[in-house]
Amino acid sequence: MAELEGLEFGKSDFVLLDEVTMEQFMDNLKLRFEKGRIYTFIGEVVVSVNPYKHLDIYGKEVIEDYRGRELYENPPHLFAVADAAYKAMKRRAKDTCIVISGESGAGKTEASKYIMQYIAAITNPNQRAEVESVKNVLLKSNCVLEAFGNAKTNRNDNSSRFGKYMDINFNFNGDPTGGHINNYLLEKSRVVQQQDGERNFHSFYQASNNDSLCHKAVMAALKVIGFTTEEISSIYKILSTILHLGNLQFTSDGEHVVLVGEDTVKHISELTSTEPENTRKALLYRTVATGGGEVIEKGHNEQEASYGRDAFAKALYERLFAWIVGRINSVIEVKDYNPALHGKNTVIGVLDIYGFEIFDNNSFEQFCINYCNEKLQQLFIELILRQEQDEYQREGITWQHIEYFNNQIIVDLVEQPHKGIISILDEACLTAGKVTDTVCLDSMNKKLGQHPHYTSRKVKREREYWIPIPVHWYSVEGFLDKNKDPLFQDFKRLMYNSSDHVLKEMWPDGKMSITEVTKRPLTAATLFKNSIIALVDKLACKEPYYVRCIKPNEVKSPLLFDDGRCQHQVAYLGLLENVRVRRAGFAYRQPYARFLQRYKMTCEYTWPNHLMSTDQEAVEAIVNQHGFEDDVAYGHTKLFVRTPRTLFTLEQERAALIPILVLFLQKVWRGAL
Ligand code: AOV
Ligand code: MG
Repeated sequence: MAELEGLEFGKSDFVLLDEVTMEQFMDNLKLRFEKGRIYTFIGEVVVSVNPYKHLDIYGKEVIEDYRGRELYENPPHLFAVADAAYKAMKRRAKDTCIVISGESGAGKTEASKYIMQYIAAITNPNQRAEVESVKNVLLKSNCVLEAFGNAKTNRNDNSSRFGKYMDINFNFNGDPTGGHINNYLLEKSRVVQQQDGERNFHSFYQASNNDSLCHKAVMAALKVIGFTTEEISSIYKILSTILHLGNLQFTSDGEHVVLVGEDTVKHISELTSTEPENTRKALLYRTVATGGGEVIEKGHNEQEASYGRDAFAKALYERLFAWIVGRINSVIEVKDYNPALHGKNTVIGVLDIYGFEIFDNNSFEQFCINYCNEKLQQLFIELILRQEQDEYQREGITWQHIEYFNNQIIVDLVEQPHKGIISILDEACLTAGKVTDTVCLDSMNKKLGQHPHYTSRKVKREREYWIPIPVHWYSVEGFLDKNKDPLFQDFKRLMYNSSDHVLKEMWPDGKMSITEVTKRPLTAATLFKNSIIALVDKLACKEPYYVRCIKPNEVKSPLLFDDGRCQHQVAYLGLLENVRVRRAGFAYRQPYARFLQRYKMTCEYTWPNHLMSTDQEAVEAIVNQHGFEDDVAYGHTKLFVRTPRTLFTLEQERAALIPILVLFLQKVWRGAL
C-alpha cells in the first residue's frame, strides 16, 4: 500500500491512480519495477513483474507479516493473495483457486512455488508428522515435474512445457491432507526436435550427468515422494532408451529398409527388457489387418521407419511423464477422509500453465498453448464481472456496467463444434486418403474466410502457410500429423510385453491385438480441448484469486523495463479494464463486525463498545465521524468502500492511536489512573 511503503515507490494499488489511463498505469508499473517493488494490487488481483534477480522478500519474517492479515494491511505481495485464498478456504469453507497467468518467462512457475511455500509455512503449527509428510511430497513434486516437464526455450531457460493444475486438500483445521495434480498436453515433439538455441527436457541432461547437482536433487525428491529403487531405475532406463532411439538410423539395401547399428537395437532391448528380435521387427515392420480379416506384416520404407521411431520416442516420454504424475498422485491422494468425522474437505487449486508464446515459427503446440491462454482470459473476464455483479446484487447495491473486449469470439473461432479450427482439423484427419496440411488450410479458408479474426497468407517458402489468431501466426505445416498423433500398434504391443513391470504398466493399450484396434482415438487437439474445458469448469466453481505476471524485457535483464513489450501485455491481459471495474465498483468490502472490530478505536461513539442496536449503525457512526459518507455504500451484511484512501486514513489513525492506547492501558494496569 502506497502509504505503507512510502510515496516514492508509486501507488501500490492501481485503483489509486489519479486517472485510469495507459500512460499513468505504465508510469506506475515502471516506477515500482525500478524501485524493486515488483508487486502491485488491482484490488485483490496481484500484478507481478519478473525482477530477473533474487529479492529478499520471501523469507520467514515476511511470511509472518502476511499471515492471517488483510490484503490492505501490508504492501502488495503474492503472500497476500495466498493468504486471502487460504483465509477464504479456512474461515468460510470455500474452495478457492489461484490462477497465475502471463506470457512465457513472466514468472508464473516461480510465483506458484512461492505460493505453495507460503501455504506450507503457515499450516500445521503442531508439526504433525502425517501433515508434514504431505507438505513435503507436495513441495518436492515441483522439483520432479520441473526436471521432466521443463526445458530451456528461447523465451525462458526453465520453461514449463506442460500445464499444471494442483489441488491441495485441507482438513477442517486448515492443514493439508493431500492433493491431486492434473497435467495438460506435454510438448512431446521436443523429445525429437528443438528450435535453434533450445534444449530437450532438463531430465536428459541430468541423466547423462552434465547437470549432476540437479540430478542429485531430483533423485532425493523422487525418494522423498516414495518412488522405489525399481521405479527410479525404470525411469532412467526409459530416458536412455529414448537417447538410443535418437542414434538409430535407417538405410535401404535397394529392396528393404535396414537398420544402421544393430548394437543400438541390442541396447534398446536390454533397457526395455524386450526381445531384440521383437524390437527389431517393431522398428522395421508394422502389422496390418487386411479387409478380409487377415493379419499381415508390412515392411516400412525409410521414411515410415524414421517416422515410427520418432513417434515411439515421443510416446515413451509422454507416457513416462503421465506415469510420474499418476505415481505422485497415488502418494498424495486423500485417503480415508470421512466428512462426517473430519468436517468438510476444502481445496485450494493452484494453476501454473504454459504462458502465451509467439516464436518466429509457431506450430501446433503454440496453437494449443495460446488457445488455452485465451480460455483462461475468458474465464478471468467472466469471473471478474460475474463476481462483482453477484456480490452487488446479493448486497443490494447498484452496479455500473463496464465495457470489455470479450475474447469469446476468439475462443469460438478455435473450439466451436463443426465450425471452429479444431473441428476442421479433425475433419481433415478423419478423411480417408491423403489430406495434406495445405488441403486442410484450404478448407479453413473456405469455412472461416469471412471471420473477422481469421486470415491466412502464403509466405515465401512453398508449402508454408499460416493461420492467424489475432496477432499470432501459425505455420500449418505438421498440424495434421501432430493432431492425428499416430503410433504403430506394434510399439505398444512391444512395450506391453516388456518384463519391466513399471514400463509395462505405462502401456495397457498394448494388450489389444491388431484386429481389436478399430476405433479411432480422439485427436490431440480434441483431447486437449476437452481437458481445458474440464479445467475451466473446475476453476469456475471455485472462488478465484489472480496473479497476473508481466515479463519486463526479452533479454532477462533485471534493469530493463521495455515500455512497448510491457504495455502490450498490460493491454492483452485487460488490466486497465480490470482497474476500471474495480474503480467503478467498490474496491474494498468488509463485513460490518470485522470493520467495527478494527476501527472502533477511531470513533468516540464506538470505543470501547458501542451502544447502538446493530453493528451497521455503529459502522455508520465511524464513517460519519470521518466524513466518508460519499465514499461508501451499505450492503446487507457488508460495508463497501469505493477508494482505498478511506481505509488508508482509518489505518493511519489506528496506527497512531495504538501506542497511546497501549500507554493508557499500561497506566490503568499499574494503577496510575
Ligand atoms: P513462466 O513460468 O511464466 O514461463 P518462470 O516462473 O519460469 O516463468 O520465470 C522465468 C525466470 O524468471 C525464472 O527462472 C527466474 O530466473 C526468473 N524469475 C521469475 N520470477 C522471479 C522472482 N519472483 N524472483 C526472482 N526471479 C524470478 V513458461 O513456464 O515459459 O510460460 O512455459
Ligand atoms: Mg512456467
